Amino acid sequence: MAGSSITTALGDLGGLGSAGLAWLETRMVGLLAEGSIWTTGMPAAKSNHAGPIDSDYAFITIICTIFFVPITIALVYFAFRYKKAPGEKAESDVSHNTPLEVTWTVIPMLIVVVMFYIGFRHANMMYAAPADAYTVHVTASQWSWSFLHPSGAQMGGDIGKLSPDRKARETTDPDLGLHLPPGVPIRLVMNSTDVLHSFYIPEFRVKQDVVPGKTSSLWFTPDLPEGDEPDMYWLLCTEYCGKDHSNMLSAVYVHPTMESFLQWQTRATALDPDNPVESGAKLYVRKGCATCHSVAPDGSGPNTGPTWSGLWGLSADEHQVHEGSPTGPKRGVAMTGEAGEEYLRESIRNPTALWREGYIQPMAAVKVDDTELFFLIEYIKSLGKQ
Ligand code: HEC
Ligand SMILES: [Cu+2]
Repeated sequence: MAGSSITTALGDLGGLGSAGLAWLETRMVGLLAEGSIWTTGMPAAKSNHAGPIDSDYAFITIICTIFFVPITIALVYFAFRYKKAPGEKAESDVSHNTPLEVTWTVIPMLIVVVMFYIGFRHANMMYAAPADAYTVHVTASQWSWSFLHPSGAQMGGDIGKLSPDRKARETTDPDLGLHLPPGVPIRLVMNSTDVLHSFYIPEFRVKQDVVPGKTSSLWFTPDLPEGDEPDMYWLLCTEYCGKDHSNMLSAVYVHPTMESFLQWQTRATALDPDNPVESGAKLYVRKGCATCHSVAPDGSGPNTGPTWSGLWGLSADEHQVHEGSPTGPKRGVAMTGEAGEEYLRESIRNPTALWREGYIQPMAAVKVDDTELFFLIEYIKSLGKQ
């Protein structure tokens, strides 16, 4: 708070860019709150990697400052001290001092080797996951995260949104997102279905590019929550990945106990066979369909894919599809009866077989079993033309 009023006051003086102000604010807050300007400006450290990374960062910053200050002072001093008067002839007077030159080469070299060594050691530590780590498969796609657990529980991560004034982040259903058991190393195996994304949890100090066509991984052990509730952290995409990049948020929950985690797992996998439409609605969110398909009658919401509202019941004239690709032969498929059901099944299982007119992006194949497919189709049918 103190920092904010300082920057407000500085802001009134004008002239400084907001990035500069933010930097200054971080230092000021660090000075006032922690008695140190060596704050990294990062949120609280909450994983096994965070401490070592923060100290590496502080070490490098201190070394850089120790060199920067005297060199700059000497530079400015020499510029004035040896300035020639206008018209005076510049002449060279270079001599040679071997001990001096060896010293100023060897000492900085040793420092750089030390910096390299500590960085390399921690980078190695971050990439070699312990063998008993709990592994979650993470899929990134424009513009959401999805998490597949060893239990088969799959959860969409489309939980976070920037508030309308874009100043705060808001969550929706707390069962969505990346839920983690307490006290165990977590390994994430990550793929992208479309473009380059980057997985980032600031409190854990972990960040990893997620590249299409390549599997990347990362691991960490989150700190145990102090209270009885799961600790929540924001998960961000830090690689500009298209229009809604800034909304590619999700939440990470570290459960305080194994029971709490297993309760979540039960909720996450529970589907009610007596209520296929409601189960389908759950799957729509969990499986990440909600990232691209809207279900609102007015068509509001995501529109990367066609809306499901009123889809069931469209005539062959109203529902044109191409075979194979957007340029393949075109035909109409009526969204009623068996033909419609077959089309839905095919377009979910094998998204590139048939292609809805007017859409250029293929749908990413999502793994669904027969029961889930049935629930999803019942849900799509329930949203059909009234
Ligand atoms: C990354 C965005 C994306 C996600 C996630 C996604 N879809 Fe799609 N979907 C599309 C696009 C784009 C199309 C249109 C192109 C096509 O027909 O292949 C489409 C088409 C469809 C169609 C055909 C609709 C029509 O009007 O003909 C169905 C059915 C469908 N998706 C179901 C699903 C289901 C079920 C899920 C979740 C398991 C899902 N989609 C997840 C993007 C997505
Ligand atoms: Cu992204």
